[in-house]
Amino acid sequence: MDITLHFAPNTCARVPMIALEEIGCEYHTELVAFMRGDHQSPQYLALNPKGRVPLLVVDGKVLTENVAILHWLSSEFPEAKLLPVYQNNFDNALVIADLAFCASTLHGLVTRLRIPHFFCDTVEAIPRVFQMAEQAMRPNFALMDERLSKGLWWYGDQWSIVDVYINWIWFRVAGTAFDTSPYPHLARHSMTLSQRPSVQRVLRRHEEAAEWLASRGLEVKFDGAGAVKAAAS
Ligand SMILES: N[C@@H](CCC(=O)N[C@@H](CS)C(=O)NCC(=O)O)C(=O)O
Repeated sequence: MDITLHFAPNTCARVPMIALEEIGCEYHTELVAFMRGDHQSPQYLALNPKGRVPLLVVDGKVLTENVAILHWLSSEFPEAKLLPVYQNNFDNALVIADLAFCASTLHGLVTRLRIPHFFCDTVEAIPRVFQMAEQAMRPNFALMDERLSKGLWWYGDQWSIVDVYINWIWFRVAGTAFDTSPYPHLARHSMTLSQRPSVQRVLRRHEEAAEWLASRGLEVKFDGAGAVKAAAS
């Protein structure tokens, strides 16, 4: 099977890359340079008209959306145990609900926290976009922290790719002005996850990719915190 993951460093494409490392299969990667507009190029849009990463190409067939990509990887490579599998449809649907929670509710808020200036058209409104996203995110962080207080992983003793997805959310939010100190279990979860070899390999890959882009003046500057500060001053 020929698998290629299109990714940009530190984006949500980190999650399927860790999934592929957990699986241990051979796969190729294509680095998408957002600052060069690669994701809006005719060639990329021909593959993925949504102009986003992650994008998985499997034997020439294209799959987008993390929920679908992670679900497919989990079903195709069951030995990697990326997601729990239950005997009844309802419990399996609950697992999809967890992926969808990350991809829809949480990811949408992460974007507003990181790049609030993309969600308004006046400088004065930037801090308000951030504050509203922060208010909306807090109950979700409380919910996740509470769940992680009960076990090592999202599903108790069983690690899953949902842990990686949640941790990507945490990592993105922790890099903003959002105060993460009320969530010790999420912080602990992040420390525990960082011990995993697959995670360490992918973080190195993303760092190298980010350095490569920076050396060519193509690094992505997500300066949401700076924009909030500048607007407030
Ligand atoms: N619903 C998609 C969202 C993917 C997405 O928004 N990816 C971001 C990176 S984290 C992206 O490609 N952004 C580029 C853009 O919006 O121009 C999924 O869950 O896979």
